[in-house]
Amino acid sequence: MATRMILPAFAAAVSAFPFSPSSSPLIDRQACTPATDVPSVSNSLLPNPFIFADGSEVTTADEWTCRQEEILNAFQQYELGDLPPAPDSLEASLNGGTLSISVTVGGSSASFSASVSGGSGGSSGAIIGLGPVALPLPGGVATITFDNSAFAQQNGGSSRGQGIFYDLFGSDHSAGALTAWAWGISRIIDALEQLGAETTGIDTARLGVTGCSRNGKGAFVAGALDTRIALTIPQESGAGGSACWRISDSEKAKGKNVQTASQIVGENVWFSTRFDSWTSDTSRLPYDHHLLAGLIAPRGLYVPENNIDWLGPVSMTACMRASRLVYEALGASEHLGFSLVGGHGHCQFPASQNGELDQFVNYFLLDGQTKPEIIDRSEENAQAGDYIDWEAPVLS
Ligand code: MCU
Repeated sequence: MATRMILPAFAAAVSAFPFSPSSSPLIDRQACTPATDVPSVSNSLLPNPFIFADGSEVTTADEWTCRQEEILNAFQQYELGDLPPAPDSLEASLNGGTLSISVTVGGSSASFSASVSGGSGGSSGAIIGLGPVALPLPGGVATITFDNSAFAQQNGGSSRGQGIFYDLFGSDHSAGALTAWAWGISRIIDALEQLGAETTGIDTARLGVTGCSRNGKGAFVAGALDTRIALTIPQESGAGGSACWRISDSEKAKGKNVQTASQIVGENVWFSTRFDSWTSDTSRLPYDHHLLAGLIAPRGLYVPENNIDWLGPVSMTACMRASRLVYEALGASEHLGFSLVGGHGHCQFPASQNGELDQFVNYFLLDGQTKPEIIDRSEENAQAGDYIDWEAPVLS
């Protein structure tokens, strides 16, 4: 049977309104005063998630949301560049399967579109793909395809500052491509919210984001930067995604062919040029990528990985096991699935992970009935305890 379209062909809907503060990507983080200029550290281990930059402790789930603000500031300050706020205005329309979005920021305007397909016909969960969605999703989930590479190019060093994002904000904006993509994905969510489920057939409380490899890094960052995303599935993201910079450096020092921070900034424009000054000594970063997942916690995060050396199998395993301690502190360990399965091509999701994917998609994007099991699967005997000197509190 043919998949039902979200809207009958040729049906159109348009709406536009100025943004209210509630459109901020940080909508449900608690108001607080975290450090905006987060000092560097000297720590070869993964920094403690539960200590603020001023030395005070995180003891409650509310304080964790405040600490997340601080971690978010640190990521922007050291590696991602600035995430701009929501635009001054946004206009959205859906025509057949094309979601068209026009945004205005100050005196500049830009337009882009995303394609929408599938769904259950009522009010469906949906997954936004950075590029085509390459996962065997269970039926009933709509897919939205975002051309992230047009939004911010990723063709090596000479492509810095090119694409729709930079047309809007200027080619010298501090945001690297991952941050620029995240800003674009937030606008897709704005558009879906503005048009409403009656028009789009999509329930914005059940949105996911995915991408593989370089686009997996982008999916991870998008999930971290917009709390409206219920489920993040970064596939084989490796360095810049589920791997921790420090652990990849230590694996490199042991002779492994693993991608490191100092290599990655020369390869492509995924990060802000701000990161260049830190990659030669990642022990100075006041965070690491266990806290990229920490920005998502306790929202849904399923991390399918491969055993390709370049991705950093030990680094990804230990890094995400450190992230699990954050999820455990929040009483939400089931919401983080980590699964490293080798023996397949890069970005070729193996059938042995289908059941895990189904559990996460069913719970966060479909019927929401059955929590996933705690998924912590790896071929590597890499433990968080080898890279940390802290214990997680039970947050009240
Ligand atoms: C895993 O993601 C990247 C990797 O960081 C790069 O070094 C490599 O060139 O490309 C990978 C990728 O995006 O493969 C499709």
